[in-house]
Amino acid sequence: MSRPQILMPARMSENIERTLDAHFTVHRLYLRDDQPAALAAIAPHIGGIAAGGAVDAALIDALPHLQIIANFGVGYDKIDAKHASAKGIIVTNTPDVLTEEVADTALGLVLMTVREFSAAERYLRAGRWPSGPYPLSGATLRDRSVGIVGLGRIGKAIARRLEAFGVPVVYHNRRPQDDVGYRYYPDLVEMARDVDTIVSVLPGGAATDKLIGKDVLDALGPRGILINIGRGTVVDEAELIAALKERRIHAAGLDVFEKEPQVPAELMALDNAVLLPHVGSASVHTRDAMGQRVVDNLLAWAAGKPPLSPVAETPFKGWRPR
Ligand code: 8YV
Repeated sequence: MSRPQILMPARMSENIERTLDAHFTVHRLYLRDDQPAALAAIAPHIGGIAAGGAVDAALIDALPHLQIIANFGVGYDKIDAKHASAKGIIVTNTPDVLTEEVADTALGLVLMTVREFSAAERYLRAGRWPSGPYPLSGATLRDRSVGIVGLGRIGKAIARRLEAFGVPVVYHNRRPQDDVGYRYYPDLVEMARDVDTIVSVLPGGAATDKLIGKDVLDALGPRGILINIGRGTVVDEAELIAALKERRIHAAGLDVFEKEPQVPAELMALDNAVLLPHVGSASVHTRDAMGQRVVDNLLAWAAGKPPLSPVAETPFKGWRPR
């Protein structure tokens, strides 16, 4: 029996590529200089996509027998899932396997930002310690309360960690969650007024675009700290830079940005911003587990079985006929 054929539009990790090669005929579009011609030639044979980057409507439409788009990552804002859904194509993502890692990173970023650990390390490395101790941090976690924006699986793992740190937690979501006892705020600005620290875990996409803007930052106030571990597009970056510059909020800790991997020079120049290059899930352990989830979703498809983790927009009701 011939192997199922999949398209790989963007490079993926060596491990995933090797595992996929063991089961599928993999067409690596990213290696081709003549992409439109190469795509046209293989298009009729492609049933699945292993997606390490964007998959737009044009690419979906170019593949007449496409049945599955297996996304590497829990967030799938770069995949046109709505368009896939309209055509009966299943999109899968990689939830669960990265939850604890991303929550660990979030707590690291909270501590780095609140206690200025990266600035303190720069101070030591610059040889400044012998001339005097690093100044006391203006902020502490000891008197803070955190509002989580987006209390899903990762948000709850962050909340559990904050509880263990003795920090009160509340949250804002589109809908209240039944399985938690934290106070729910239907209104984000109202929550921002009541807490001094916001941790955003929201996925990107049109529904969350620039949700955290001037109104939220002003409500957070001069003690305010914003942590973003979800997607950069959720925050109005220009407003955030202005608020940080004018000290209308105290600090920000960001793992994600509006136009990654570009980070505005203005943001890089600010000493009250802690900036990480989107490393939330970026350990070998967790990225391997995410890769395995991509492979397992594609293997389920190849065997005619239900996918492990279809996204909300494309619930599995059987495979689209080829
Ligand atoms: C990855 C992520 O960095 O899973 C996600 O949504 O943001 C990260 O784990 C990304 O998906 C792949 O580079």
